[in-house]
Amino acid sequence: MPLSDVLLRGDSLRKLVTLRNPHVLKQVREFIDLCKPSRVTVITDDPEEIEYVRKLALDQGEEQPLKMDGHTIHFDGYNDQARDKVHTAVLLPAGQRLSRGIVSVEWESGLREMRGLLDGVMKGREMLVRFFSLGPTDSRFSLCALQITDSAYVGHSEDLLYRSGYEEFNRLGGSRKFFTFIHSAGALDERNCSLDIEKRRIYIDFLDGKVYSVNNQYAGNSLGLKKLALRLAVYKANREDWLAEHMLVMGVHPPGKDRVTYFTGAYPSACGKTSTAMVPGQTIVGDDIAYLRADGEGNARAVNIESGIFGIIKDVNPEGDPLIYEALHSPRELVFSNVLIEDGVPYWQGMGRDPPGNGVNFSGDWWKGKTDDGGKEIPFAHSNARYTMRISELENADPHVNDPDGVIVQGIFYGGRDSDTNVPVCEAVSWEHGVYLGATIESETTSATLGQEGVRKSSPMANMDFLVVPLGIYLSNHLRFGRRLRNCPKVFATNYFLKHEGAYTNAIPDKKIWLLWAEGRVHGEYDAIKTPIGFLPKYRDLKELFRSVFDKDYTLENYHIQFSLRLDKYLEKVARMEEIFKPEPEMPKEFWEILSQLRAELEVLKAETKMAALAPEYFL
Ligand code: SPV
Ligand code: MN
Repeated sequence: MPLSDVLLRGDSLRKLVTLRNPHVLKQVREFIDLCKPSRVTVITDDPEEIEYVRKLALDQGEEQPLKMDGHTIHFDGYNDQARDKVHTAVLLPAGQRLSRGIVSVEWESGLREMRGLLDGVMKGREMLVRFFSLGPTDSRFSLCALQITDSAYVGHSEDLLYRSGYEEFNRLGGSRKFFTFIHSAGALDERNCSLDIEKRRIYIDFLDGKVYSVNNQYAGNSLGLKKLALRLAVYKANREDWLAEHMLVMGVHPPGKDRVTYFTGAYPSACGKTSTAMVPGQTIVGDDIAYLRADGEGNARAVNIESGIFGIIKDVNPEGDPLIYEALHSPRELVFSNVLIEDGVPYWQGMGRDPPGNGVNFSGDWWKGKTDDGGKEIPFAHSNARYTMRISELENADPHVNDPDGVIVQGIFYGGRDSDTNVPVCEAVSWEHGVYLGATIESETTSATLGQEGVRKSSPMANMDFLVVPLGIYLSNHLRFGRRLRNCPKVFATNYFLKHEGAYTNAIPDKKIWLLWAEGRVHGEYDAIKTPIGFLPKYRDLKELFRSVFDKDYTLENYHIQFSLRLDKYLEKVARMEEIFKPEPEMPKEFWEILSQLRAELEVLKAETKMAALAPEYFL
C-alpha cells in the first residue's frame, strides 16, 4: 500500500477531499510517497489549526521564546544566511532561453536530481500541507499557493506574511490554477539548522508552476510564497498582461493636504525599500512584492501579495525607522532571525545600543572576538538578520491593505544604491523613460545575497534575480502595460546613497522630502527643471519642504552637491549600460533610443562646458 494511503486518513484526508480538487490531492499524495514523512497534517484557515503550527515551531525547537510576549527567535545555519543565487536554478525545457545571470539546469536531469534529494528526506518528520492566497482573498489579482514543508518555522513565517487560503482553494472549483511549493529543511544539526548545506538546491519549474527547495531554511530560499512564487508569477504575468514586481506599495500623505497618493517602488534588497514604505506620516500597503493590473478605467492598480514584513533589522533604530523600532519593542507575534540573543533580549547591528559581549547568535554560543574557521571575526549579529511580523499590527497600516481591488498607483519609484552618479530624486519625462530608469538601476551589492559586498551591479527593476523570462521580453511587457493605461503613473528614480567626500549627502529621514516632492509633482504642484536625465526639483521647493517638514535649513550648497548633473559619471553609466544590455536579445527599441539620446545630449553638454558636473540652474 502506498505510504500516502497509510498517512492520509481521518481529518487530514477529509480536509483535502472537501476541496474537490484532484490536482491538489494528487500532488499531496505524490510528495508524501516521495518524501516519506512519518506524519501528515493538513491545515485549513481555522485559527486553532494555524496556532498549532506556531506551537510546533517552538516544540520542535525551530524557534525559541524570548522575554517579550509573542516574540521568538529562529536561527538559520551559519552558511544559510541569505538567498543562494548559485543553487537557485530554473529547470529549463529545451528551446527556452533566459537572461544573463539566471542559473538554469536542463529540465529532465534537474528534476531527476531533485527527486533524488527529496526521496525519503522527511523520514521521522511531520509534513505540513498549507493553503495560502498570494494577494487579498476573493480578488482578481490573487493566486492560490499550496505549500508542503517539514518546517514549522516556514509555516509559521508564512502565517505572519500571507493570507490563509483554504477557502480560496475551495473557490478554485477543482482547477489546476495554483502554484505548488515543496520544501524540506533536510537533515538538521543539534541547533535545528539544515545540515547538508552543500546539497542546498532550489529548482523552479515555471511551466508546471512548481518550486522545489531542499536542505535550507533561510526564508528567501525556503518560503515558497516569497521569492520562489515571485519567479512563477513573473512568468505568468509576462504571458498575460500584468506585472509581478519586487515592489513596495504605500500611501503618501502630504501634510496639510487632505489626500493620499499611492506609489509603488522597486529597490534592490537592502536599498531602503522597507524604510521607504515605513516613512513616518505615510501608510504602508506592502514592502516587498506587488502585482499590478490595469482596471476598466485605465488606472494601474496594485496589491501587496503579502500581508506581513520580512524586514532587514540592521540599522533599524529610533532615528531612521521609529515605527518599526517601536513595533520590535512591544508585545506581538514576531519572529526575529539571526540576531544576537542574550537573556531573552535581541540585539542587532545599528540599533543604536551597545550589544553585550556574549550571547547566542547564528554561530551558536558567541563571545566578542570569536572567529570562524577561516580566522575571521564573527559579528554579534548577521548583517542580513531579519524580523517577521504582520502589517496589520502596525499603526501606519493603510486602510486598503486587504482591498481586493488594490489601490490606484499614481507614481512609481526606482531606487538603487549608488554612491557617485544619480541625484537623490528625478522624474522621468515619459513612461518609456521611466522604464529606462527602472531598467538601469544599479546597486552596490549587500548582504541580502551570498557573496562579496560593495560591488556595483546592474539590477533591472530590482527584479533581475527573479526573471524567468528574457529581460527584453519583460521590459517590452512593461512598455505595453503603461501604454494601455489612460492614467499612467509618473516614474521617479531615487538614490538615498549618494556620497560626497566619503560621506552620505543625505540624512536617513530625508527620503520623506523626495516622497513629498514626487507626490506634489503627481498633482502638478511643483515646477521642475528639465535636464537630459529627467526633471529635477527646484531649490526653493526643496528648501520649503525641508523647512516645513523637518524645520531644517536646506542650503544652496547642499542642493548643488546633491542635484548637480555629474556629466562624467552619467556618461560612464551610459557606457556601462550599453555593454550590459548589448548581449540581451529582443530588447525594446525604445530602450536604445533613450540611451542614444541621453548620451548625445550629455556629450554635447560636455563639449560645450568642459565641466565634470553642471549645477541644475544651468538648465533653467
Ligand atoms: C530580499 O532579499 O529582497 C528580501 C528577502 O526581500 S528574501 O526573502 O531573501 O528575498
Ligand atoms: Mn525583497
